[in-house]
Amino acid sequence: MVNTKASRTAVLGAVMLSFLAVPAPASAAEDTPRAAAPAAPDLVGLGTVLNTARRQGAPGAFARVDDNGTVHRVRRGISDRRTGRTIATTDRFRIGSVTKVFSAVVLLQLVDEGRLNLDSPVNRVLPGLLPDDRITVRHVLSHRSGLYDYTNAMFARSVSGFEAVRNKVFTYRQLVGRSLSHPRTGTPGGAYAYSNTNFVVAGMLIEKLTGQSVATAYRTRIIEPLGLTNTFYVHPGTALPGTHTRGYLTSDTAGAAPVDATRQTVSWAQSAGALISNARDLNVFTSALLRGRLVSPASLTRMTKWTKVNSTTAYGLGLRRRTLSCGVSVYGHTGAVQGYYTYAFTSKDGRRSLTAMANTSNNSRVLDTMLGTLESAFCGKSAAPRAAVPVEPRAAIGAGVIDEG
Ligand code: REY
Repeated sequence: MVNTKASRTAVLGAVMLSFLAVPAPASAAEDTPRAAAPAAPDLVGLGTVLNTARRQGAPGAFARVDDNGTVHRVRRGISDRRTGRTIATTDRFRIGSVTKVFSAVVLLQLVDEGRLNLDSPVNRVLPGLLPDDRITVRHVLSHRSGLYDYTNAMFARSVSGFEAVRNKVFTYRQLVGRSLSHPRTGTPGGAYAYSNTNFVVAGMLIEKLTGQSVATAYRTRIIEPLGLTNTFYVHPGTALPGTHTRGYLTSDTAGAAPVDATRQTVSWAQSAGALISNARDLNVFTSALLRGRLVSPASLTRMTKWTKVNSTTAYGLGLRRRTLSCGVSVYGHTGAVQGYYTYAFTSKDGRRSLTAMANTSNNSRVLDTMLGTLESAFCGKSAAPRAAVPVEPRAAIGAGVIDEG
């Protein structure tokens, strides 16, 4: 913020007003349960959003809403450009950074078990890993470590960058090493700066503290207890098990054919983004988390202590909050792995969940359009028509201003 006398006065005024004002309506105070019943999901609106995503280059797209036991499914287009198979809302796909929520949940479970302190330096658990003893587990999980995101350099050119790593197998230490070969972006505990490096460190913490692979930790602690039969951590294999949607990476070169990116090790992401799942499972997962079925109430409070990102978005610990045009806030994560864009969010009470997917990536218009699925699912027909707003700038991904996973 610009530190002028006027701005200081404005801030002080706002603070004082907040004490004097009558209680805010429930819609403004997002932590207060809303008195009114939530608006019904707008299924026509969802279809319109998916049509737009297709016009903008997604071969297919779908949305599934689980609303307190009622399931709504909307789909458009195809899962496979070669066979023309119609996309199905049951299809499995790469969920990218929605994986970060799983990683954070495992670490918060370890906090609940008394095996991890969020304010411990990472180096206390992993001696010598990071060049700064002040970086804590909490800094890592809230993207306030200042560790450079090595994927920015890796995918500066989208297709050649992807092809260079598509079949590679990295160790976690190699990925951290790639980050540390760049200057750090901030001081420990300072500003929010999204970085995959943080969730590579999270994976290392999980493996060190549990003595198991992240695959085993996800399976025994989340996938099996919740019955997520469509969720898999496949690494370094390259295939998605069972019926899945193929993913198409948009080239940086206008007019070039999209690249079928379905098969890859995703070794560049691992605990930051390598899970495979489907819409049903992700809705069960986000709902269970917000309903308190995965971590203790104290740990859910820890996960939902927010760092402001921009006017509509905040980040907790591996969890994002988005506030929609109708004032409703939703909790979850986005994912952007080559060929797949995912939105997986749930309401504060976990009773309504949405997973939406488009089988394209490196296409900021589609990513922005798909944000409209949240509006239709949670604001209903009252959803404001979305102009090309705002997503969090992250210049290194995609062609323009797009949100990150
Ligand atoms: C990786 C690049 C972005 C995606 C990333 N993904 O950090 C994590 C996530 C795991 O889900 C790629 N973009 C694309 C580029 C940009 O290559 N030049 O859009 O397919 O957030």
